[in-house]
Amino acid sequence: MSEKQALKIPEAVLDGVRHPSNVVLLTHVYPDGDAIGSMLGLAWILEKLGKRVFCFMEEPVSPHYTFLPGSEKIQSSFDALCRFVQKSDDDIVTIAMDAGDSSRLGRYEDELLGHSHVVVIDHHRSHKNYGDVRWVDPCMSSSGEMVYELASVLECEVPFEASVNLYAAICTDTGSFRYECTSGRTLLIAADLVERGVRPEMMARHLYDNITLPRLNLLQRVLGTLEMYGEGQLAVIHVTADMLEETGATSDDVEGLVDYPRSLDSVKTAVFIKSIRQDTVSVSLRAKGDCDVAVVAEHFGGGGHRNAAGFRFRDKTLDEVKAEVVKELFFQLGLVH
Ligand SMILES: [Mn+2]
Repeated sequence: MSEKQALKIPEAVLDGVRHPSNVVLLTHVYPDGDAIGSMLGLAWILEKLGKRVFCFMEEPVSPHYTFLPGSEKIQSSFDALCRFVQKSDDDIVTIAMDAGDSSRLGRYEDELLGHSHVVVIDHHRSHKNYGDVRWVDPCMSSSGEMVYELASVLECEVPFEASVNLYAAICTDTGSFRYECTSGRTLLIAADLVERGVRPEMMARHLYDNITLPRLNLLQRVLGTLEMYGEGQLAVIHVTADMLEETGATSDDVEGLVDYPRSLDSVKTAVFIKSIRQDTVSVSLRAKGDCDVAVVAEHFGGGGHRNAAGFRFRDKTLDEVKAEVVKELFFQLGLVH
């Protein structure tokens, strides 16, 4: 579609993707719809070009995303990945997608980055450079959108299966085309994917209207923890391992709950504190308008986007984390007491 976008993709990235016959695709741990969708979307596009593709994730795909075409392609065996690399005879590239820093690649980070030439595609504002060549554009709504642009510059066909994955990626990272990162171009791309056969209603059903009763019960418990600060500008909710156990919900069911406090009219920033893994308390921040929560996440050693960011603490209690995060948000965002 647009010629302008073509200029933004570094030539070294295009070359890195174009030439090798074997490709390893990586994404970040705790993958969301953009991570999995952009990975599978690119896999289908590259396979159409006759390349052999190995999609690696250290954890199996969450049942929430198994509707995505090709989700069964994703492998969690590091040994199988090593065999694929050995067989490729140096005719290989590794493409890391949607991971804002190399530690987000998980426990095999060093090995994964050492296997071959590494191309990085990412849109996190807090991106910390890694790999050999990279295309990082924080103006892009999603890695899914970047894969679409890459395919159009390389003049690759985007098959139906890739279209479904890229639509899911874009839809997830834009909060269903609601967040600030949604551009006219984003919508044109989504329209083109729909022209290729994606059905928005079906996608919404898979992505949003398919929750289980344990998740609904968990939502009820989590909303019961709501605390408001700064004359309604700051909303905080939390979840504990006990709540998961009592409702029968899984850690996947926690995803997206932060959107509820974010949707309150007075709220500028919503905080979701998760104490569901031993020794780790993780925090998701969501903001509206001018609030830049990536700055706050970076302060705590994490990262993300202007309006969506996260970080984690080790060896701190939920209450300690809550006090520290609320204090920092008051400071950084100039909220009124
Ligand atoms: Mn993303």
